[in-house]
Amino acid sequence: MRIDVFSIFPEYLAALDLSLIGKARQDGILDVRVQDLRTFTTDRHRTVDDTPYGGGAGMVMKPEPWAEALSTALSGEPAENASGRGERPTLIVPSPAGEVFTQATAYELAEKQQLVFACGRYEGIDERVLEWAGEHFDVRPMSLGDYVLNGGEVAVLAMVEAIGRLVPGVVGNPESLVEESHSDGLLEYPVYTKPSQWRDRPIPDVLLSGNHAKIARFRRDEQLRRTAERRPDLIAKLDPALLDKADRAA
Ligand code: 6GU
Repeated sequence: MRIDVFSIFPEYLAALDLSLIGKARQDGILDVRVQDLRTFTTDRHRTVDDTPYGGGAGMVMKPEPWAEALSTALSGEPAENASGRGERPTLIVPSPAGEVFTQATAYELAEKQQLVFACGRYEGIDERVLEWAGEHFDVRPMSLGDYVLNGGEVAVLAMVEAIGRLVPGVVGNPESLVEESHSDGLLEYPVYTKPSQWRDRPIPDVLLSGNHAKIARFRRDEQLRRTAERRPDLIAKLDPALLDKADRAA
């Protein structure tokens, strides 16, 4: 998968060199290209923003550097860019005004050939950039949730990690993707390791029983209990077909 990221703070994205995503880049599974938006300015001051038409607080990102930058994501070897394969690259624009990014979004985007992230700062990017980009990209304004960050960079770190780990080969043991929070619409069950007694706290007895059916039932009940307590909104959205008889009793 090719991932292009444009930002006026490319240093924020240095974390993409670390851990599983960094390893996947080294292994050539993820082709991540971070570029400084200011590279695409032409004036002496490398200006990327200006005052908003109609007035109001803050600054707006100018369209010209964005068009130059995004155009570079459309080029490269046909094997490297999605448009060369007949698929439009997906342009993700991090914004608190976007559609909410969920695990389902991560699964959907993990199937794409090329993702492009346009990190806005200030009050956002001139809307005409998104209109123009719609001619070349599948444009997706995306929000992490209902709170405000200063810019898209931290959101891109979160989204690239959530998407990248679903790309085959990035996570060494694909089994670890199966039993995790949100994969079945429920929060994950609690986990324990050695020692079995720690500061007068034993682990739940059932985990030492060797009875795998009982352990599975215990974990499922804990998932349901946790989800009901912490995220009642998720319980309301559960597919009834995915609940068994014991689930309904719990
Ligand atoms: Cl994706 N961007 C910004 N700037 N703020 C956010 C966000 C994204 N998601 C939540 N808040």
